[in-house]
Amino acid sequence: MKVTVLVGGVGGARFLQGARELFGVTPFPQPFDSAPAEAASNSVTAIVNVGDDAWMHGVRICPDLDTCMYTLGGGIDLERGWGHRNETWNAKEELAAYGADPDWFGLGDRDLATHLIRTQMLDAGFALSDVTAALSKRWQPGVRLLPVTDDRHETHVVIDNPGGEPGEKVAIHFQEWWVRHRAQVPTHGFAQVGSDDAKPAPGVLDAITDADVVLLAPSNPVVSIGAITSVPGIRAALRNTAAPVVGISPVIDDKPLRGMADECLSVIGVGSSAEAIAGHFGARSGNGLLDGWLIADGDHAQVEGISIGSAPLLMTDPGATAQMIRAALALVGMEAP
Ligand code: FO1
Repeated sequence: MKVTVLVGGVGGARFLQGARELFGVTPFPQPFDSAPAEAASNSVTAIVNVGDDAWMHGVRICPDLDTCMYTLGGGIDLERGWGHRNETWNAKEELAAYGADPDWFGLGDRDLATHLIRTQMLDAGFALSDVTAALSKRWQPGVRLLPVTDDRHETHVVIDNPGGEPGEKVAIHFQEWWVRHRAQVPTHGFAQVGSDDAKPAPGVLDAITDADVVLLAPSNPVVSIGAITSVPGIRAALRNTAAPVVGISPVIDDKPLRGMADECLSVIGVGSSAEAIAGHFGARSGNGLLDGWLIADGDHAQVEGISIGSAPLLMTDPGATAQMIRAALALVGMEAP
């Protein structure tokens, strides 16, 4: 079975652990490999959000790609949900001692090595998808990690200018909004900033078109799933693929577990209930994206054209997540192998 998953950061990485467990995939043959891995009967391809990506201190940081890579490769700090475990912060402290901006972003020493390798490869002309494949050779995530685009497609946030005139607005990078301000500033909208014609990275459209099933992980519907589907061509591929498209609700009891999906949804005028989010994504039989929508036991959702079911949605361990995915497949009449 060929499974394609759209994912963001922490929630998406946990979801991929369950997908890897359920489909028992072997490390994907990476372009840099000489001997391809043995043919796997199942494959999982993750299409990963790049809206969080940022240049900081001269290096390119790709939080959602790194969170997926570290989580699946066993290097993640489980407490934070991002960055390396056993991390130290000497470079961060030294940068702060020089008064280098930004001083509010946690750049770990071990994490810095990833960004240095990535920046060197980008400077040498490699595409982000090539860089990701090269980094994955070390981490062996077991699923193929594809950036949704190799082009710059950053999420920027329009807020009231802190310290500006009343009503004066300014656009800041998502990371500043999320990490420095914790989304606690009056926020007016999101915009994808970068190349005017961001294109899906190599393999992305095929991963959607050739899939047996496409899953939307329980990631932030706005700044993760929304940022992915804002890349030209992605929505059309999702609406036209022969594969059923099934989303997993990112809320339990109509509230996000962690992260700030509710803040993001309210900015675009969408409620935080499982039903409101399903309505926001819409039914593929209409002009939306979903055939199925798995919600948490106890939540309610009814949306014309979307097959809706419930299951426990707490991703306590890969086995529990695997069960969630089985329930999602069942919504569209599929069984995991
Ligand atoms: N999130 C934070 O809340 N504080 C940080 O200092 C921080 C640093 C950081 C460094 C590298 C990285 O890959 C991720 C990092 N994150 C941090 C998470 C990042 O903001 C993610 O984009 C969000 O967690 C959403 O996925």
